[in-house]
Amino acid sequence: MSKFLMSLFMISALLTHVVRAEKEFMVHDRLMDHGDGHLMDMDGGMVMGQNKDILPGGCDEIEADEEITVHAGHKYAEKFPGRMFAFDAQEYQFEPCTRLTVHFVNDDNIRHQWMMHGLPKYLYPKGMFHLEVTGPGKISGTLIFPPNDKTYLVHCDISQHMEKGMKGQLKIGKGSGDLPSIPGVTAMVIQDDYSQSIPEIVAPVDAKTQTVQPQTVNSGSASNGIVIIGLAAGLLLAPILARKFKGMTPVEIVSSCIEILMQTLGSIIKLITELLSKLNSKKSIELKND
Ligand SMILES: [Cu+2]
Repeated sequence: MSKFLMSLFMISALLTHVVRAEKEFMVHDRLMDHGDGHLMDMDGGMVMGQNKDILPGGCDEIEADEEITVHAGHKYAEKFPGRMFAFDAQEYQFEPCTRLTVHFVNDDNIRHQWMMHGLPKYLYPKGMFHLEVTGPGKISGTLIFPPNDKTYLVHCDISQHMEKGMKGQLKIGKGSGDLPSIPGVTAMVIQDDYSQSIPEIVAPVDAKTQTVQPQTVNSGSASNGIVIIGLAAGLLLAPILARKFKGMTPVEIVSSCIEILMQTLGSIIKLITELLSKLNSKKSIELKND
């Protein structure tokens, strides 16, 4: 009986997995409105910072009505070596005071976002406009851009998705420069190097060129150096010590060595104490001058 139940459980688990893997494309168009431009459903669809009709300060009217479709997915990263996720476009440009409707399509079986940062906080909570879909699906949201020339970051904020390539920039008017590490647009802050074979050990990266410096394996070099210094010191000291210990018994040699050692230690401690007292007196003078 228990075996039968176990097989039944396994079959149902397998079926659930197959159903999950083939999750159908979902259009998230029946969202609950929570106010302040925040809309969501219980199937992983979310819009934050939606603004269809309030003009940002400095805009006399809506200059243009635009619509774009943004795709997000693993397959769009294939053309960017080392990247894992990407949007289908990495750069967008619109005129100031444009009203933009974004249709965001997630082509993957995981959660993705199209999140825009740096908008005026009096109009957009936390300065953000945010579209999100979990699993394959589509969601739409609208916002109105401020009047200033500015470059905005758009990215997916799911852990490591931006670092793995899901990042773009949106310029209003002429923009305000370029952002780093936009796949295919601007240079990566940390550039992967595929031009040479894998180094034998983890090699340092040149700060200026961001390239890996080839390095040979040489792990024992430090200890080898210490051995050589020890040998040289031994060779130099041997004749002096031989003269000093001439005619002594082994016990006398040992006690003599201990005596030398104690004298050396005493001198070192004395030297350190003197140095410390000098430093302390210097400090107190400096404090007085302040
Ligand atoms: Cu993502």
